[in-house]
Amino acid sequence: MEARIVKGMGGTYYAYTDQIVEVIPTGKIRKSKLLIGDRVEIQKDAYSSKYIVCNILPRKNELVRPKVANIDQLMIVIAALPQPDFYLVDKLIITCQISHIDPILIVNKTDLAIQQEIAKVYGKILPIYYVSAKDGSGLEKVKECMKHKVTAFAGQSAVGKSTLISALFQMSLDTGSLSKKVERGKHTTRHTELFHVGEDIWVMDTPGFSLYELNQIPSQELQNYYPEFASYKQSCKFSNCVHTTQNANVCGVVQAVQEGKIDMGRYQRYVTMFHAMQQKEQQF
Ligand SMILES: Nc1nc2c(ncn2[C@@H]2O[C@H](COP(=O)(O)OP(=O)(O)O)[C@@H](O)[C@H]2O)c(=O)[nH]1
Ligand SMILES: [Mg+2]
Ligand SMILES: [Zn+2]
Repeated sequence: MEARIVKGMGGTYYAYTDQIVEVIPTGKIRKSKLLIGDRVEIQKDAYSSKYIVCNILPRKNELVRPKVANIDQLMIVIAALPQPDFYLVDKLIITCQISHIDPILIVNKTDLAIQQEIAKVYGKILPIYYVSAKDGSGLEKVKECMKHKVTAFAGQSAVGKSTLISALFQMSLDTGSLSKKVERGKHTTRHTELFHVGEDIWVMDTPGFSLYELNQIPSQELQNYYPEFASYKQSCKFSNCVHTTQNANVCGVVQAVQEGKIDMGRYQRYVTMFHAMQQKEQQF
C-alpha cells in the first residue's frame, strides 16, 4: 500500500497511510535513502507487525537543505510588519524555480495595512493572496489552493507563519517556540516533519527554508530566473551580457529599468545577488 514518509527521528522513520505507522527500510531501500516527503510502498511484516518499505516512488523534486522531497508549493509569507525583506522573497522565488516548486506570495496582516505596491511588482511573477491570520480574511482561498498538495511555508520571523497555519487548520506547528526550545541544547537542530492537516492537504514544516543558499546555479544564469527581463535581453549589444552595466546604450535590460518597464527594486536586488554569487564563485 502507498504511504508518505512524514518524519524521521533518531533513525526511526514514520509514514502516514490513514494513520502514522513506524516503517522499516530493508534490503535495497536503505535508511539513508529515505527523505521526508517521500511517497513509498509499504507492506506489513508478518512476523514483527511493523511495516516494511519496499519501494520509493519517483520524486518530483529533492532539496538539499532542508533535505526533503516532493514539495509542491512554497508559501512565501510577508507582512506590513516586520518590513518585508524583498531580497529574501526574490531568493525564495528563484529557489522554487530551480527545484520545480510553485511559489505563492502570501501577504499577511492585512488587518494592519494593505500594501498595494506588492501586486505591481510581483503580480505577473507569482500568485498573490492577501490574508489576515488574525481576523481570518482570505484564508478560505489559501486553503483551497492547498488541496492535494504538499505545501511548505517560508519567510522572515514574525510575519505570522505559525499563526497562519494555526488559523488555517486549527492546529499549532509553532515553529518559533519549538526551535527556541531546541536551540538551548547546543548542536541540535529541529527535525523536519510533514503534517497531514486535511484531506490530501500536507504541510511541510521546514525550519531551514529561509537559509537556502544560491550556489546551485552559475551567476551568469541568474538572469534566466527573472521572467520580466526576457523580452528586453534581445536588445543587449553583447550576447553574454549579464545586465549589470551602467550603460543603457549597450544593455536592453538596463534601458528597460531606466524607462520604468522593469521594477527598479527587483533589478537592484538582482545586481546585488549577482555580485554575491560571483564573489562566492571566486572563493573556490
Ligand atoms: N495584526 C496581526 N498580527 C498578526 C497576524 N498574524 C500574526 N500576527 C502576530 O504576529 C506575531 C508573529 O506571529 P508568528 O505566527 O509567531 O510569526 P512567525 O515567526 O512567522 O511564525 C504574533 O504576535 C502574532 O500574533 C495578523 O494577521 N494580523
Ligand atoms: Mg513561527
Ligand atoms: Zn544586458
